[in-house]
Amino acid sequence: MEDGMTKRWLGAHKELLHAATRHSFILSIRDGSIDLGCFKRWLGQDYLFVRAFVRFAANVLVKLPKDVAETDIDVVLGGICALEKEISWFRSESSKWGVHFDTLIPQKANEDYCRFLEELSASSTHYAVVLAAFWAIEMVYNDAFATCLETDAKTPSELYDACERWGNAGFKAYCTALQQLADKHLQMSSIDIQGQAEQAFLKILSSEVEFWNMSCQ
Ligand code: HMH
Repeated sequence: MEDGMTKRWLGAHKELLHAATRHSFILSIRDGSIDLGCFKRWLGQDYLFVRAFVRFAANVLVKLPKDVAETDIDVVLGGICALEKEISWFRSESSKWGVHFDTLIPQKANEDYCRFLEELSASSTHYAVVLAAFWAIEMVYNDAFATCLETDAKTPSELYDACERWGNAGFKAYCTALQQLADKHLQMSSIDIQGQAEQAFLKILSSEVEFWNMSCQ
């Protein structure tokens, strides 16, 4: 198969991709040096993020034109279903770590990222752009957390479950399905839409960097 557009973006923006997927937050999980206060901060903020991400994912589904393949709908629907389990996981982690979600205040980087997701949800945003964004958001977590599962990683056992959640092979397959879906619809889109999708991809990578930065402070 010919290389899709997303693969070209990954090659063209290697540094930013690296910053998002090999951030010091992730590297510190991988080498076991992480400050658990940072992890707890990330956990609470990510719960808030995922709540916003559910709305975004639902909007992606609504944006899909009626004539797309049933299997295309199923990929997005599968992602939404997975988010329901993810939210339950966050709640069980909240009691494990003593992080109280009901009193959490979103930090600036989180608010900015969630605002961007809302902007993408505007009716003027083309569905190929949000499909690419959906893929990028999931791909960063998969790529980042998968490194913490490598055989030479010294990931602390109490953090292994979190890394496994996004780093496992099933999640990787889901990311690949999203990528293929995005590529298929980008290929049928105008140059203008393709450009908007690449901009959204870049904004997601930089938002992910800011999100990790926020968790380390
Ligand atoms: C900030 N990006 C952030 N949180 C997540 N949970 C994901 C991506 C993947 O679902």
